[in-house]
Amino acid sequence: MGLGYIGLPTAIVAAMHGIEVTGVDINPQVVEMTNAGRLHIIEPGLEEMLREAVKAGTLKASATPETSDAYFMVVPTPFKGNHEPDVSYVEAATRSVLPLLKAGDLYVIESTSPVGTTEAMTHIIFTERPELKDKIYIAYCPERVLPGNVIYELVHNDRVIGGINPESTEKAIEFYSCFVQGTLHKTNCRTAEMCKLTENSSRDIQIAFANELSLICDKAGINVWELIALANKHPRVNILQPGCGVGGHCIAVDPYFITADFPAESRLIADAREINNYKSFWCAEKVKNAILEFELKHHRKPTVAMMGLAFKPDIDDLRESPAKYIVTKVMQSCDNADILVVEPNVKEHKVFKLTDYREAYEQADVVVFLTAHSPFRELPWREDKVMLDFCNYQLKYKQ
Ligand code: SAJ
Repeated sequence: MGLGYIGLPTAIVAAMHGIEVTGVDINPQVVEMTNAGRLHIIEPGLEEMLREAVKAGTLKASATPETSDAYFMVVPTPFKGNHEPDVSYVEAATRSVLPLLKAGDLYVIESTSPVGTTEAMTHIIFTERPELKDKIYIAYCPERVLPGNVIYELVHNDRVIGGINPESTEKAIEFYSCFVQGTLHKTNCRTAEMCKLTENSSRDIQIAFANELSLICDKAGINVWELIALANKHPRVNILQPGCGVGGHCIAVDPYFITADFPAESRLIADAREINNYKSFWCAEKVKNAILEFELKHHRKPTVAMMGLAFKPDIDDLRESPAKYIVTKVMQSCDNADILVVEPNVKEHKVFKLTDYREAYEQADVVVFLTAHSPFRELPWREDKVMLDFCNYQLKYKQ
């Protein structure tokens, strides 16, 4: 259930291992493209595998679920306005497979979920289908793949699997053993849910430390990337990289699933979220100031190149993207005509008119590097332009 950034690759990898898979998605375009062997996401190497699986007949997409032996909920869990987790897609997907469930089936939630979601869905399933109590297997098994390296990580990463009882855990392990070569670690569903939230909160906190350092270094006149590269020469220090904020649908979202349920206890987790959000605001202010300074000095509006919209390098995913937030903020406060927006991984965008990166770089008086996409690396540092580099685009101080 769900053919997105995780559901689709999982369906493809399972199909490539001989499992007969029906991928279900509510978006008819996704269903149509998948059946035509065309990938609706960017993921290196995956389209060839999709074509092969569709040709072999082991994978097909559909708008409605079909009777199966195992059901996987791989739908989004966003948050509502007040940062409360929204599990309505998980519930909708669960309700749509409810009539199909039969004794002996496996039901797994993969979507990142607040603690207690698997138990809540179990309650729904057994309320609606009481005859299935103790007759089906229910587990939570989060994914851990990194967009851009999905095919390798789906197979090689260790996974944490937590059933509502030991039998469910074993049944889920039996399934994942078909294609996962990493170790499958057994636990209960609440621990597995919290484990996923912990992993992403841990990364958010580490990035917040790097972003905090970047603010300090900016004031202190220190190159933060050089500083971090040097500090990381210590055998027990491993600081991550500052950027223009934290984006994506995971790290910028999942910590709120903890803070919403445990507000008094999760102070560090909440602070990290605030620091990472503040970094994007700070970057937008820096750009606005650079534009004003240019105007004062040259008595004309500058042409500004905003380099990158995606939430991290070399992907096309703009969800929760700090770069997109910064571009929007800057455009709102300046005359749109002078802002050139660049995103080499996206052909067209509904809101932003996109410009080729070389052209924008050439034309711009002020260049703002937001996302360190690989093609940008070829662009030489230009002393004749106002350069704002929020992402170490040349990877000059690579760890
Ligand atoms: N970022 C930094 N500095 C860094 C590393 C990342 O600013 O040193 C920023 C990125 O630019 C991006 C954001 O953090 O805006 C998140 O990027 P990411 O590469 O850290 O992570 P995601 O969101 O692509 O994937 C994460 C991964 N989780 C962890 O590394 C703990 C992945 O393994 C998960 O499967 C994924 O979340 C998920 O689906 O939850």
